[in-house]
Amino acid sequence: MTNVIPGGVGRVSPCRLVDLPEHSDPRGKLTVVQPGKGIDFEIRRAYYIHHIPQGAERGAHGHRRLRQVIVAVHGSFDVVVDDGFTQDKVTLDNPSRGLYVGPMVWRDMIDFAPGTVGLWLVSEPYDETEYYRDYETFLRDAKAMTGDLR
Ligand code: T46
Repeated sequence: MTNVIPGGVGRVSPCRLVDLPEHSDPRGKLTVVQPGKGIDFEIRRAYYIHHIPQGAERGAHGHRRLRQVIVAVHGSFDVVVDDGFTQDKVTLDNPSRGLYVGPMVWRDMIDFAPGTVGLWLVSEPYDETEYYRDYETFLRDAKAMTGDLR
């Protein structure tokens, strides 16, 4: 397992870790989410997941256009990213460090610690037609889009 994206998973728009500005003083820490400060898209929607049952997994989909930054605001979980060619697993456990995931990346969220709260900052309104829910269809389109038709 790694905590970086060494080969650059995401042929269309590479995944990467994003540091959000953190302000620390004796009262605690404050993390800022602001476009232009680690986030290079307009945030048009946010949602968070919580009360995650032990052993639950989420994701199992890809997006055609959507860009997002995923943050473990509390607790931790792993994100498995797969662009149809390369896979990696990233552990999110720092509220001031997010994972950027661009279009044409299949993702699974696994191994949630008890009490985890995960925040998603995303570039598009919710649109189910924009999802890939079938891995074989995702794979076919990912290979065609990047010119690899093997
Ligand atoms: C992701 C993971 C972590 C909405 O009405 N609006 C929304 O913005 C979203 C994200 C969901 N929903 C509804 C649609 C479903 O009835 O909430 C229900 C659960 O959504 P979904 O089945 O898409 O849940 P996941 O875990 O498969 O995926 C969601 C996000 O869609 C996805 O982008 O990364 O949470």
